[in-house]
Amino acid sequence: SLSIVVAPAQSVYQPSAENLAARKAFQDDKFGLFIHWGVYSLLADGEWIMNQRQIPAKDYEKLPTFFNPVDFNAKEWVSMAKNAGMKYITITSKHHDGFAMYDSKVSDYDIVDRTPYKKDVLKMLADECQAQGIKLFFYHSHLDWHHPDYYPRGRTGQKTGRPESGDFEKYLTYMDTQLTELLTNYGPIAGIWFDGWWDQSSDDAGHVGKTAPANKNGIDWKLDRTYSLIHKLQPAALIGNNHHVAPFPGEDFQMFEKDLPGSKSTGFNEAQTIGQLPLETCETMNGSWGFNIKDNRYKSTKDLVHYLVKAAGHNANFLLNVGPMPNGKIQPEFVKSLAEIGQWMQKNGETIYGTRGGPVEARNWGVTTAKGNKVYVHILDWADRQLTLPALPGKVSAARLFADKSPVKITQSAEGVVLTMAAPPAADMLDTIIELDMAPATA
Ligand code: JFZ
Repeated sequence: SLSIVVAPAQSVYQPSAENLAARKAFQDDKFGLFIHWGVYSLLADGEWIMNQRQIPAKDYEKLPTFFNPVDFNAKEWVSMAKNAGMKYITITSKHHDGFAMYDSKVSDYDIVDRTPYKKDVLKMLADECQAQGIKLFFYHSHLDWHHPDYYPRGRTGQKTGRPESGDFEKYLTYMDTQLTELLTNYGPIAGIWFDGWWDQSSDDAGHVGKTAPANKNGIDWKLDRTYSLIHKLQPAALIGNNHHVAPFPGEDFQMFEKDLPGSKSTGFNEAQTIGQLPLETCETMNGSWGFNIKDNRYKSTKDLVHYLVKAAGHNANFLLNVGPMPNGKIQPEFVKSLAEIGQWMQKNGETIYGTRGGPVEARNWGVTTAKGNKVYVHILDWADRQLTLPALPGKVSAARLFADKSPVKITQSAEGVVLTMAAPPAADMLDTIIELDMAPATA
């Protein structure tokens, strides 16, 4: 008998030329501002409060009626990010609570229709980013604790008083329509940062290179459909998804939440291995994403600069989060720290922007970054004059301290490169950087 073998309908994602160029520019940018802001900010206990306190949707809906961020000033936020040395902003267009922080036409559950403020903060921010030349990404939650058609419920948000029925396909259409609005009405968007897929994830085993199939509830996120819609609307927009598993086809960068790629330090990213895509890691300035009034666990400027430098050494961007207050201001502790990081970046940004992870893998003492014929040795924690690197892929022709260009002695052998500084790194230096000139490879 005759049998016809039909190839699976899965089409392999081919990023466009614009998309590939945007990926490279994204990697060059290295540092971005993450903003978690929504009506949850009013309760000052993080962005998960609706779920944590099991607030029914109809009660949670009271929050927008007094969300009135009269002190919001897009110019201030964008200037703050720029002065910190950041090249992009990623802001919550919709978090898990389902409330849209922009003027959505497919729902009135948004800032323009439900708050006394009535203004589209994303539009103001998008215009200001455009004016000041900084890129804008939207964080958009797959998971939705408010929409009735987000059914069957996932792992979270079951007890928020919604009907025990719904049409998931309708929900997906709603989400895709909101994404269409975001990619149509706000100018060029640098990308979409998805989160909440994990609420309805399927068994991911072996998904590498394929989109995950429907889970046991019959939930299929139809990522391919959403991703191709985005790429069709704005080919240069980069898609990332905080799903903590290997990238799915259609994604353009890979995220490591609260973790340097490959370090698996938080228990979040155990299933993640580093793929071929640009990398990003995100972290909080205290311990919270959304505004949290009692979270005083501020990371020091030194810790944050170290994280940024280590991210660069791990070939990743660093997306550093603030949770603005309900009045639209960013708390002074964050503003101060960002200004200090900015001062550091002003002097040392050359060793971060446009670099890729350097030839020496991360060490206890620090990391390396590389750009053109330069290798930057970032010494973060080391008390001696001498530091030995393993053998490098080329010959070092000169070495100097980046800060004052004073020479550093080099002794090279097949074993490695010994760097000898005039004095050990000063205790108050955030990062002692040695700049290596690599000799051009000889034929
Ligand atoms: C997610 C959000 O839930 C959180 O509110 C915040 O926006 C952060 C940046 O991202 O955090 C996650 C994401 C994934 C898991 C847990 C928390 N997960 O897979 O278990």
